[in-house]
Amino acid sequence: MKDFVLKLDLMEKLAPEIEKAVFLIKQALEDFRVIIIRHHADCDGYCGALALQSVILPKITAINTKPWKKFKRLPMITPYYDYSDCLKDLSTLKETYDYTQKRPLLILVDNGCGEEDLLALKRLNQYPIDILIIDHHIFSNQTDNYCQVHLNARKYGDKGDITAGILCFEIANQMSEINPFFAALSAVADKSKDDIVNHYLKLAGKTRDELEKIAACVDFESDALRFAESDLIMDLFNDKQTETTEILWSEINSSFEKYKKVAKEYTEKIVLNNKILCKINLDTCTIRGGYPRAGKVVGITHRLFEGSRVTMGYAHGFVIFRVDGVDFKLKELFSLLEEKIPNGLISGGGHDCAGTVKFIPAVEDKVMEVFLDYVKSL
Ligand SMILES: [Mn+2]
Repeated sequence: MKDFVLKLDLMEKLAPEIEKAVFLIKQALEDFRVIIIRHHADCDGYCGALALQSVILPKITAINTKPWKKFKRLPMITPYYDYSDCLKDLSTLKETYDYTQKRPLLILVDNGCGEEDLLALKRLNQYPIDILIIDHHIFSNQTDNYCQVHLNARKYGDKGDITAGILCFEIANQMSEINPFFAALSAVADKSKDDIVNHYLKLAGKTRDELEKIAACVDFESDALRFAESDLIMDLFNDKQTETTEILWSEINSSFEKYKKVAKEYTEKIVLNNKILCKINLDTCTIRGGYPRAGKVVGITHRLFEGSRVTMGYAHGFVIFRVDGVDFKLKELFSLLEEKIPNGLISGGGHDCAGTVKFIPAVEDKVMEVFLDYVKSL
C-alpha cells in the first residue's frame, strides 16, 4: 500500500481494514461485478461517494459499453440506512446475483454502522452480497457481524473527526491519484479537528472560507436532488466549481439572512442561572419543504446568540438541539425522558453538542418540561 495522505497514528491502526476495502473494490472490478454505493445525502456523504466513484467508474467505463448496468451511486436522505432504501437495493442486488451468479458489492458511505442500520444489514445478509461500510458515526457492536469490512476510526478511539469523506479519499487514493479536495471538503463540512482540516486544506490549495461556501452549496444541491441519481452535483467538484458556487451561493446566503431575521423575532430567550435556553417553534417558523430545513434553522438560531447556551427547535414530534458551553449529556437527557415519559416512544440520537429527540406528539409538552428542567439542573 501507498502511504496515507493523512499522517496519523490512528491511520496506521486503520491500515489493515483500508487494505481489505481496497481489495474488495478491486476484486469486484476485476470480476465485472455490480457495485452499488449508497451514501448519506449530505456534504460528507457526497464527498466520500464521489471520491470512490471517481476511481471506480472510469475503470468500468473503460471496458463496458453500458456502465450504468455495473455501477450505481444512490443518495439516502435519512441519517441511517432506511429500510425502504434497503429493500430497493436488495431487489437490484438479488436480481444481479440471480442473473450473473456473481456476488455484487454494496458500499455504504457515511451511514450504515449504527443500531438503526441493523435491520437493513440483517435482511441483506440473507443473500450473497459483499458489504463494505465506511462510516464515522457511533457504531453498534453487532455491525461487524453483518459485513465484510466495517471501516470506522471510532473503533480505535476517534471521535468522528476522520470523516467518511476522508476514509473514502484514502481508499480511492490507494487505487489511483485523486484530488485531496474530497477529503478537505468533508472535513470542513463535518467540522473535524483543525489539524486534520488544515492538513487537507493545504493539499487542496483552498481556504477554509472557500470550502465552507462550497460545502453549503453541496448541501443545498443535495437537498434539492433528494433521491435523484444525478451526477450534476459534480459541478461543485469539477472545473465548473467556481461558476456553480457563484450561482448558488447568493441564493443560499439570502435565504440564511431571511431566517436570521425570523429567528431574531421569534426565538424565546429564557435565562436559567448563567445559561440561556433559546426556544424556536419549527412548526410555525419554517416553510414546509423549503430551504433551509429545520436542522439548519436551529443552527442559524444558535449562532445568533453567544455565551453558554442551549438552543432547542421544537415541533410536533421532535426536538432538535445545539449546545455550547453547557455540560449537556445526551445520554442523561434520554434516560430522564425515558424515566419521566415511559410511553412517549422516545428515540433519537446525535452528539452532546447537537442532536435530535423524537417522540409521539401527545407528549410534546412533557418533553419540553423535562428538557427545560434538565438544562436548569446543569
Ligand atoms: Mn459525515
